[in-house]
Amino acid sequence: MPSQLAEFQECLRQLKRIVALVGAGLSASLGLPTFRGSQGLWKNFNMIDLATPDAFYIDPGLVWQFYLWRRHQALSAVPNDGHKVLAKLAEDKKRSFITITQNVDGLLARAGHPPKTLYEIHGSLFQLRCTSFNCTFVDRNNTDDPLTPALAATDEYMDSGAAANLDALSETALGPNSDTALGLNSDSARTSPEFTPTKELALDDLPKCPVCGSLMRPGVVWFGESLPLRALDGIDTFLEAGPVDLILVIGTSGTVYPANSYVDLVRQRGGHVAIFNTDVDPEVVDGKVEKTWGFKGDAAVWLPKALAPLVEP
Ligand code: BJW
Ligand code: ZN
Repeated sequence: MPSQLAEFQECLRQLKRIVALVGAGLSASLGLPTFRGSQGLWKNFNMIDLATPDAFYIDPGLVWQFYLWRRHQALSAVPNDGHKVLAKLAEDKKRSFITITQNVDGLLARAGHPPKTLYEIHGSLFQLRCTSFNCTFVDRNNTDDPLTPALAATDEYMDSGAAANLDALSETALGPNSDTALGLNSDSARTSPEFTPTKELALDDLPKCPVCGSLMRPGVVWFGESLPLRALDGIDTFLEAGPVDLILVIGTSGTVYPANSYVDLVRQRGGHVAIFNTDVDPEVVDGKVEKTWGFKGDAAVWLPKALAPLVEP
C-alpha cells in the first residue's frame, strides 16, 4: 500500500486549483504562539480573551501591550520553509492557487508570496486603524518597533519573552528522521510559555491618529467583527470560478468562522483535503477518511516535503 505521502504526491501533480488555509501553527516553529492550547497565554490572560473589541474597550493599554509584543515577535522572526514553499507555489503559473491566511504576522508576504493571491482575512499586526467613527484613517504598513517613543521602554521585556519562546523551541531541535525532526513535539504548548510583562501603559502612551487625535487600534479582526470585504470577495471569486481540487489546511484548529467554512465547502464540492498539523485525527493519519490526507508534525517541515513535486528546490 502506498504511503500517505506517496499517494498525496501522485495525486498532487494532476490538481489544477488549490487553496491553502493557514493558521497559527505555520509560524509556531518560529516561537510565535498559537491561540488555543494549554499554554496560549499572555500575562495570565488567555490569548482568545484579548482578541475582542470588549477587551480593548475595557483596557486598551493591556490589549495594545499584547499586540506590541506580537509585532515585536513577528518582526524578530524570519519566514520558515513552510512560508517559503507556499510563496513559491503561488508564483507558479501552471496552476491556480490562493492562500487564505488567518495569521496577522505578515510572514507569508515577507516570504515573497504575491499579494494578489494572498488573503489576510484577520488583518495585520502592521496595520493601525483610527477608532473614531468619523475618521477613516488607516496606517497600512507600519513596522516601527517600538511603535512610539513612549513605548521604547517596553522592548526589554519583549526580548525576554521572545527569547524564552525560542529557548523552549530549541529543546526540540534534534536530528533528522526522529519524531522531533517532523516537529511532533513543537506545538504551541512547547513554544509559548506564559509571558509576564511588567510595564503598565497609560492612554497617553498609546498611538494616536495623526488626522483626528483619537486612539488608534490594531488593524486586526476581533470576534464579532466583519472580515475585510475585499478579501472575502476575492476568495469568493476564486471559489466560484471553478471547483477547488485541493485545500491544504495548515496549522489551524479550524474553530473560527468563516475561515473553517472554506474546508467544508471544498469537501462538499468533491475536493480533497490535506491537513498539516501537530494534532491530526488518527483515522486521517491512517488514511481511513475519504479524500483526506493527514501529515502530523510541524507544518514548516512537512509542507516543503509534501509539496516538493510542485516546487523547484
Ligand atoms: C501546529 C503547530 C506546528 C501547533 N505545525 N500545526 C457564537 C457567538 C459569537 C460569535 C460566533 C458564534 N459562533 C460563531 C461565531 C463567529 C465567530 C467565531 O467563529 N467564533 C467561534 C470561536 C465560535 N467569528 C467571528 O466573529 C468572525 N467574524 C464574523 O463571523 O463576522 C461575521 C461575518 C462573517 C463573514 C463575512 C462578514 C461578516 C471574526 C473572527 C476573528 C478571529 N480573530 C482572531 C484574532 C485575530 C487577531 C490576532 O491575531 O490577534 O483570529 S481569534 C484567533 O483565532 C485568530 C486566529 O487567526 C484564529 C484562528 O486560530 P488558529 O490559527 O486556528 O490558531 P489555534 O491556536 O486555534 O490553532 C493552532 C493549530 O495549530 C492547532 O490545531 C495546533 O494543533 C496546530 N499547531 N503547532 C502545525 N508546529
Ligand atoms: Zn482619526
